[in-house]
Amino acid sequence: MVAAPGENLRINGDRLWDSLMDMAKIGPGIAGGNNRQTLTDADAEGRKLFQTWCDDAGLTMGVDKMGTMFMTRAGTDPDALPVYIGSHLDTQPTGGKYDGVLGVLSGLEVVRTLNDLGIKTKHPVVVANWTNEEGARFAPAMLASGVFAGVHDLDYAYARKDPEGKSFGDELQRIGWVGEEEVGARKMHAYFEYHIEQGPILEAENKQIGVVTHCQGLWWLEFTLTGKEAHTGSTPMTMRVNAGLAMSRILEMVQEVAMNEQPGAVGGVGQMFFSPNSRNVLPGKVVFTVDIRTPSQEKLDRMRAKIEKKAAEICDDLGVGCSVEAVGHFDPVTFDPVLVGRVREAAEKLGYSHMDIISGAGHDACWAAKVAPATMVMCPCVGGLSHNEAEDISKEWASAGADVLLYAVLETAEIVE
Ligand code: HGY
Ligand code: MN
Ligand code: MN
Repeated sequence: MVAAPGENLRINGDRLWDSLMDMAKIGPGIAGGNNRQTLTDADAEGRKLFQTWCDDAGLTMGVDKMGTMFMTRAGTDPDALPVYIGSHLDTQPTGGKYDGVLGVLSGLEVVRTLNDLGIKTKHPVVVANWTNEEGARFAPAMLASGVFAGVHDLDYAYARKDPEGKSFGDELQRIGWVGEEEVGARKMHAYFEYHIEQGPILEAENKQIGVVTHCQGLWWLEFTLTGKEAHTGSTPMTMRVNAGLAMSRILEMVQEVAMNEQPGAVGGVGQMFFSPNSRNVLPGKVVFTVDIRTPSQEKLDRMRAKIEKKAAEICDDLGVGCSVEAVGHFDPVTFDPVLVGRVREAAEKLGYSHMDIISGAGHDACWAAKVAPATMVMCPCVGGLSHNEAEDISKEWASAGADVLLYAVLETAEIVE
């Protein structure tokens, strides 16, 4: 383990916390969190603030055609591939102040600390803000990192539409963040992502650091059910082609499929649309996305097959049309054992309690892992709550994870005496 000049190396926790609170002022929610959805004016404002801070820290900015921001601190070896520290500044519509933001601003804090101490590294260090990690406005999640990893092509990404029918490409153009760089042209020596756990395990186990070994895989299955619009009052029950009823039976079935795969599987629905969405009209069309996840590849595929088969049977039974499109997917991820080891060693060296953990949420690191050695660091969050404006962490938790990030990044970027 490298000990930087002047032992007891730590990030500046106050400065990190202040940056988090300043960023949280942009795109405020209605209950103390944030609504800084991707490619909105609020996102543009947050990008500008991050760019200003990076300018102040002497970083040079590169932006790719998906709008992802890459902020570089030079290394001593111009031929050495950079060590990346990434996450995202976009939030859910009712998001918290820390999901994604902690990782980007902790990356900046690592750079600020290196600057403070005049530490040189062989490899450059790059702090990345990935566009549209959340997938709330434009599905799928982790869209920009997915294009970077070659999972999606640029045209597919640009054509993604939000619920108002606006396209990703048009919105990226509108906020003025279409970069010059080809997406994925950059090569990485290693990728680190620091993130709140977004689940209850670390807090329940009273651990300061999550050493993330894996991330569970995911399917987002978008169902479009076709019923018959009809009067909710005068249409006899036997005459109804009720897409809303079919949806409710499918939701119940998804719950059952996930519960039958315990432990270690989840399934549910967060978004649905009724058309025409009028109180006294049976829906002609119902669109909703089933989100299923598990660390087991076999379970993931089995759950998807079961859900699609049973949904078709439910719809047949009710005479409702049923089509399904996979609008998001990644297989379970195993992070790089060497980098995972560095995170664990850093926690031990710093004296922080830690445990191995599998990430329940998806992250840009999942796609980065396809093109470079990648891993994550996690800190607890209060009550395991996230994707909720009440999302909360302590300043101590935030700093401890950033210290671990600093040590693991230094070990990988190699200090030059
Ligand atoms: O859906 C996820 O896991 C992430 O928050 N985009
Ligand atoms: Mn996130
Ligand atoms: Mn999120």
